[in-house]
Amino acid sequence: MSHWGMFSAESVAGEVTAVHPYEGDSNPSPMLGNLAGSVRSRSRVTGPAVRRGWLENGPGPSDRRGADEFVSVTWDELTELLARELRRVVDTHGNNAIFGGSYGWASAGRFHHAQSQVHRFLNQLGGYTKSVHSYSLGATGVIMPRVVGTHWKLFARSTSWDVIAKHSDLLVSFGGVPIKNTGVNAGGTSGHPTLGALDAFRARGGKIVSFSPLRDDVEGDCEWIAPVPGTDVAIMLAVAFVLASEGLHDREFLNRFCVGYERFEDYLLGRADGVPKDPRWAQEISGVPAEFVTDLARRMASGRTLVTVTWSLQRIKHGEQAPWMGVTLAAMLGQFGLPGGGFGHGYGSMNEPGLAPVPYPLPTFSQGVNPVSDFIPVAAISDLLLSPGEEFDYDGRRLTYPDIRLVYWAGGNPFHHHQDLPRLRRAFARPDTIVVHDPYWTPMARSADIVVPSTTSLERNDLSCTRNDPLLVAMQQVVPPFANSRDDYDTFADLASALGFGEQFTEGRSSQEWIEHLYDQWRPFVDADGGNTPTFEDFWSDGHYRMRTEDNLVLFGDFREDPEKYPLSTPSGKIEIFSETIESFGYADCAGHPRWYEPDEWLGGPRASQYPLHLIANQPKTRLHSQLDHGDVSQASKIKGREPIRMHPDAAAARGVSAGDVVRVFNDRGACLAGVIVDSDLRSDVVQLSTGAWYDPLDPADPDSLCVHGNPNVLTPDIGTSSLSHGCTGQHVLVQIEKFEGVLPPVKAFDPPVLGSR
Ligand SMILES: Nc1nc2c(c(=O)[nH]1)N[C@H]1C(S)=C(S)[C@@H](COP(=O)(O)OP(=O)(O)OC[C@H]3O[C@@H](n4cnc5c(=O)[nH]c(N)nc54)[C@H](O)[C@@H]3O)O[C@H]1N2
Ligand SMILES: Nc1nc2c(c(=O)[nH]1)N[C@H]1C(S)=C(S)[C@@H](COP(=O)(O)OP(=O)(O)OC[C@H]3O[C@@H](n4cnc5c(=O)[nH]c(N)nc54)[C@H](O)[C@@H]3O)O[C@H]1N2
Ligand SMILES: [Mo]
Repeated sequence: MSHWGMFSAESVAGEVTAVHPYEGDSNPSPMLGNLAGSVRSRSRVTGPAVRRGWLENGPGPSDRRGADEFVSVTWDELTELLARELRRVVDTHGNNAIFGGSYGWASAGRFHHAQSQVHRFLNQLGGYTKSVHSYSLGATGVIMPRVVGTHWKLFARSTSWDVIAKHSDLLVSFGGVPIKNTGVNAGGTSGHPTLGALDAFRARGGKIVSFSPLRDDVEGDCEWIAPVPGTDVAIMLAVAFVLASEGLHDREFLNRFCVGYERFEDYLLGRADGVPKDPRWAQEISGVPAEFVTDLARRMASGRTLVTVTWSLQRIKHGEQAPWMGVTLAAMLGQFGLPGGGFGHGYGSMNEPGLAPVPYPLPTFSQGVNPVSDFIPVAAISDLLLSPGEEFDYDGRRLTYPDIRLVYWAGGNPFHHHQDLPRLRRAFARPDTIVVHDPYWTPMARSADIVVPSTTSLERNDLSCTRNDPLLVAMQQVVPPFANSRDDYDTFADLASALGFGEQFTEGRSSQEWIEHLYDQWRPFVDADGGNTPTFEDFWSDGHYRMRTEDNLVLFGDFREDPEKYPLSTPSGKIEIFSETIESFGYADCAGHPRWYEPDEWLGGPRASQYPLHLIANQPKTRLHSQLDHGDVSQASKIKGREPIRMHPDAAAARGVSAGDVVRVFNDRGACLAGVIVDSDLRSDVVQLSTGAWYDPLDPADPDSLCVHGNPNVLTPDIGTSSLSHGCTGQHVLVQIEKFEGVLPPVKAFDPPVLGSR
């Protein structure tokens, strides 16, 4: 099992040679093609390694991170020096001097999940400064609980694809329903129903309106509208304006199930600020013709309409507003909780939305309790390291950044996920020690002091399942551990033992015993629900167990049926179109109701005169984030070894650029090279460069160096969505592009660093 689907594998001499998708999967992800050849890739970490400068000079700030050579050490030496360093930091600076947020996707599997392992270990060490929420849903995770009382239920208990295919007339999607993204599901998946469901929906006469800078965010038939990126909230407001001014809004629903519509309406109609948010107003901002919006509002009110907002819409400045306004629009239509109507968040962002949930908890490896209370919103990593002792706003609270001395990362790649990499590199020069566990020499591993080689999920047994998939799967080892790599669990068990809590960490179990234990602890939940689980031995030889799922769900169907019995977990128990709580925070960048704020990085703002192209840094089609960028499918997409950038023919011609050329993409934060695809399926002032190319600085010692490979995060702004949630804003950035003339520098991202001996 991988995050991008279930498979069986063939292997020869310790290498995966072929991968076959699970036969029950109607639309397997092409990303499975990255797995063959991945185990013995030249980018694997062959054994424990320590940065020479750290080994020779001891812990301390260093701007050599990322440029220094490494020294091989034995596992015993590694355990000894890492245990000593952890003890030193805890004893002299306290546990909150360890940053162990360790954000990242790592691999599928309930036991060997790297974050669970590192968090359990650090909790037992006495705790660590953690991070909250995700790069995926930084704004949603804070705003949606205040508006509808939850964020995770929006996906895990979303209206099912079957219900949509059967009941919806119109799907108005902001951000499309990109099939490429539904390949992926955190923890894995045994099926990919989205494409089939959209086809069934269209075959019944269902229509899709896709607001998106890219045509292919919907596969097949749809009405494609490409507004100025980042202006969706203005468009939604204009739709709402038409509903309100033509009396098409459902007053009864707004009275019974919502609070604060009147306050919002004062803003909407311009009573509050003298600016009616009408379709002409929105046309000025978004470029979408007023007549289209007026007509769309009427269509939306005349049938069963689902308003969907992809997660990308909240990964920008003021990202709170798009999902909030999506909820408000759906509430005005009065179809919340009706089959096929209402609101959806993340259809086409991940496989999960639209899939039926399992009704019981999943087998879980306990992380224990973190005694340290300090935390950061996850995308504040550079702020944390650069500004110890400084105060910041978060969700109505005033918090302080602790002084971090040691950074511990297992299962994530900040050089993939974080914005403004030149700034991140300066931040990573600050701590005394950086520890990274990874199977590969990623740019993050190269920037560490202590590199711990992990196995991949192909090299170990595990259990996998997710909350919206019927199968519990026996993940059976395909090949032996590569070279001198080890399971993260074994590394932590040894470290815990050197630090005096070995027994507490392992509870006396080997990994295989843990897997069996997790399974046995979980069985009673299933059996109490009428399941009939086999013994572990039978489960393991069958390969999977099929769980019950809750089919044909309608998001908030119970609330609609009986709002007194099933209130939302908001202060009012209702949908909060106006939130007294948020209003009381007094934030200039997030008021008490959804509203339009001008972004920083947009074509309508002053930066566009210097950087006239709007770059969409979306999820890559050919891999999960940075994972297996060296794999066959990802490599096949590269142009002269560089990540592909899509440009409109007009934008290319204006710069004398043709398909297959390499260009320099730049702004005032940084620059990278990319290989050109010319394509008219995007706005002429929009370019698209997905995330995930391994950061590859021309001069590794210079934090401002050109990335020769095409990582868009050398360009993106490192600013939070707002004072409310400080979510990631990496999706959008303004750039300029020029043809790269000189001699093309080689891509070295996949070459391991120099490994010396002492
Ligand atoms: N510009 C821009 N940036 C973005 C986004 C965007 O839209 N635009 N999207 C953001 C989003 S939504 C996300 S979720 C993040 C993703 O960011 P990450 O989750 O950090 O990215 P991954 O490449 O999945 O990193 C996972 C790492 O875990 C390693 N790994 C795999 N298995 C194991 C294991 O068993 N043990 C250990 N120790 N390591 C393992 C992999 O080799 C890889 O290096 O990126 C964010 N960044
Ligand atoms: N293949 C693949 N699938 C993935 C992932 C991956 O790495 N690879 N990562 C997974 C993860 S961790 C996450 S969180 C999800 C993320 O899910 P999303 O954030 O929804 O995915 P993106 O591909 O970043 O963006 C979806 C589309 O939104 C459109 N868009 C961007 N900005 C705007 C805008 O301002 N307005 C409108 N209307 N549309 C806009 C873009 O054209 C883009 O293709 O994807 C998951 N799926
Ligand atoms: Mo994500």
